[in-house]
Amino acid sequence: MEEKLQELKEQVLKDLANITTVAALKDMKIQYLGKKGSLTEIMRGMGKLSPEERPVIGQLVNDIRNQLEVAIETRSKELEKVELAAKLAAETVDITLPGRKPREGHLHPVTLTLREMKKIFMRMGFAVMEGPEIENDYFNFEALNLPKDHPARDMQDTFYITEEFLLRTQTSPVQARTMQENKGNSPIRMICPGTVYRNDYDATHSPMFHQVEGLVIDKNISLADLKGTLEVFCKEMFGNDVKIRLRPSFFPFTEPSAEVDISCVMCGGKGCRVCKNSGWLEILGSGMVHPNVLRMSGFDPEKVSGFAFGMGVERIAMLKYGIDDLRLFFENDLRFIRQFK
Ligand code: 2U9
Repeated sequence: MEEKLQELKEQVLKDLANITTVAALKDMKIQYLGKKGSLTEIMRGMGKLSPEERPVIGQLVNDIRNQLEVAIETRSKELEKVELAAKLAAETVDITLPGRKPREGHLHPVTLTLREMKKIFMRMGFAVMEGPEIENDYFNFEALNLPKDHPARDMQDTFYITEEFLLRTQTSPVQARTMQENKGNSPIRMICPGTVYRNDYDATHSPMFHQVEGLVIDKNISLADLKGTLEVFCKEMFGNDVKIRLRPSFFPFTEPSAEVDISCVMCGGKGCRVCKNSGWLEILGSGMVHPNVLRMSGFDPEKVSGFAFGMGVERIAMLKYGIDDLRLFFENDLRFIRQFK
């Protein structure tokens, strides 16, 4: 038995010298010193020993177990050191390498255009107002001279949430709200930029798009004020050479109404594919605020008058940058978007 124990000790010490990983060392410890290990196996034979031999061998077993545990622990520490050194060497970071630069973002062309439009109107003294995108029927339609049976309220164009609430189809309700908050006090000189929604989708229409609408109310406001203001805007936006013209039109909330064209920014008015050889591009709608609209929001059409206008931000951006499909703005193809840095 004593011999077996000495053999085991030598075997363990020999194995220890050859072992190279902490994990293998753990397995080895279990194999020799574990509950079902070699040492336990040898100790099973102790039953056969004489009462005199038993304490001597017992002492020897304990001594050998202690010696082996110390030897294993020492080897384990050594291996841990070696493994740590190898890990540190493998994971070395070369701090002299140049860093990875995060790709720089930039504003979306629609935002850039919207900001430019706002700036131009702010320089002319317009206040910038905002309002809810979920509107009620009254402010989106009724207060703008669009009664319940009006054809311009076509169910197919409006996203209804309930019978009462809808996604605003224009930013005009912001003007109606501002007029009512002002309780008939002029002057009002405001623009309301924002997102609007219509059930429409093709190369020139998107179900979500942006508008800038404007409203001026004061004593003695005339069509000349409307034309002068919009001419300044168009020249600032598209360049001083641009000409404007007004064509009679119809909107329920303005009377008279006019559509505003600018001389074609692509060909300078000579006629090209973009302006369909007419030399002109339609860019916005406008008119003198309808007396019904003034009255409904607490203004006296006998005492004050006003003009209003509305335009699509995407359309302005398309003309400014020569883009022929509005859907490009919302597809998020970075090859397109990155051109507007
Ligand atoms: C109030 C009174 C009148 C706003 C106006 C237009 C003409 C117009 C469209 C152009 C293209 C919107 O982006 S578009 O689809 N708008 O033609 N908008 S006058 O008139 C108002 C607004 C508020 C109280």
